[in-house]
Amino acid sequence: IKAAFQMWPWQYWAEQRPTEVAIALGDVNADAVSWNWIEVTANIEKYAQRLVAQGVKRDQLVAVVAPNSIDVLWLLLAIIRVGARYVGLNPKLPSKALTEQLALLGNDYLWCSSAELAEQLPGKEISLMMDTTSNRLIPVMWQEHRPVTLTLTSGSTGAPKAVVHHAQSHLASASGLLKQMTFTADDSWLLSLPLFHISGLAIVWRWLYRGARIVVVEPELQQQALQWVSHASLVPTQLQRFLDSEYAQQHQLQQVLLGGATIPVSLTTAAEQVGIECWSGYGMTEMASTITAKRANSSPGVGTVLPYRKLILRDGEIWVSGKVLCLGYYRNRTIFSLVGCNDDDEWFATKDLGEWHDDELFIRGRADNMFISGGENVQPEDIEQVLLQHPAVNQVIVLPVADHDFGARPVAILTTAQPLDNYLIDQLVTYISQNVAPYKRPIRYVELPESFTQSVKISRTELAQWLATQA
Ligand code: 4YB
Repeated sequence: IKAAFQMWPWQYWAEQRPTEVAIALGDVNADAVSWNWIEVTANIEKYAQRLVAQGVKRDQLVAVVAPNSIDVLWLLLAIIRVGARYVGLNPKLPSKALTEQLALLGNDYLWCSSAELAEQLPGKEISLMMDTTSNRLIPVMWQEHRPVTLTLTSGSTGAPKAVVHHAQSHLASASGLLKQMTFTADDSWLLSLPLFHISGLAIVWRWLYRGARIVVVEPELQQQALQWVSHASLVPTQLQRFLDSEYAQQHQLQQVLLGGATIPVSLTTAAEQVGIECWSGYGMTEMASTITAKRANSSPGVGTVLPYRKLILRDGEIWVSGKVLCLGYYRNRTIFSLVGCNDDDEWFATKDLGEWHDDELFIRGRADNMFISGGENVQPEDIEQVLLQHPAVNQVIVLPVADHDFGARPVAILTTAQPLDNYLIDQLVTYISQNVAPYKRPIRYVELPESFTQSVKISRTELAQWLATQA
């Protein structure tokens, strides 16, 4: 087992596994474009030279606003190589929101997949194409403690926070997970989640940690590409879609890491039936992705705490710490630690509610999602858990709507395996009346709009805004 890298991870693998394929742009068995570790190392140097030539210096911040692509991967690695910091932003956000976030970040440089968008956003635009003849050595050494990435995370309220990680926490995250899940140097992990989210970045660090293969494809090919790889990280909706697709019939997919939201047992059971080993994880940006995990089974828990993570419950709330914990939040060009200044106060309060049952962690929901209906506390996730156990329900979010008599009452917004007609709604009403107390029973069942299922995580705030516009 590798204690720590003494050099750039790609350089290490260029020595250890020089001609093994490191990056593939599709199905390697069908002659997809690929790079071995020597070529990857050379390419990172080339892109890093271009960044240097355009003035990018160590500790500066480069914002990348783009969907996943091989360019974004080169950029991420080259930014790290020159000692600068990468921050990815969701290109689907309205330009007003992007402008505001970048203003808070104070990014020095900007790279956008859309030229039109680039014009509206702050930061000196960089190009990946320019020709450099320079072969000067870039005088930055591999240092695990250097901050490398900022990742925006939006809690359920307020402006997004920029979470800073150094390479060490990313690698500790990878190392701890891979002590549980098998991912050998001959395996390939699909870049199946965005590089502006921690779940996407974590794929890159597992690949670098193991010296394995990463597969990068156009967004349109994501579904199909799951056939070509051995590993993928998926949010539950992505796995559901894959299982519903023609590609599920014939695939090489061995292991899937799930997370980001409640993972229905029915989903992992269905996946296991077509030969996909599922891992149920609970994670967050501040902890560099997965914190607890287990091989999926018949219980809806999220397993046990992985190495290099610490987790305790205080009054039912989950507090976390460990080597994977971020350096802090980035504001005014400064990193602010998110734990106390005292050495004995190393814990970060997640606002997630949890319970231990037989040494396994169960997520009860977020403390700030709780609302009061007719004087009773309602935890929306409790209702969601019950609805998810109905065979027709694929995905569900329960939100409060204002009510004259009760203050607020629950509404269920869902995707279903069959049309959400009056027949199904009657069934759900009957089912829920048999399983939860009256004050927890949704007063309406509404179909979740397609647009919400496309993102990594459904924003309850945005969904509530949409719900307010519905009759
Ligand atoms: C959950 C939850 C769960 C998170 N049940 N609520 O590499 C991975 O670990 C990975 C693989 C596949 C898909 C996603 C991932 C992630 O990283 C997810 C990390 C994430 O979602 N981070 S976040 O900062 O955007 O949100 C964190 C919050 O998400 C938590 O505080 C929880 O509230 C919620 N969450 N896993 C129920 N299994």
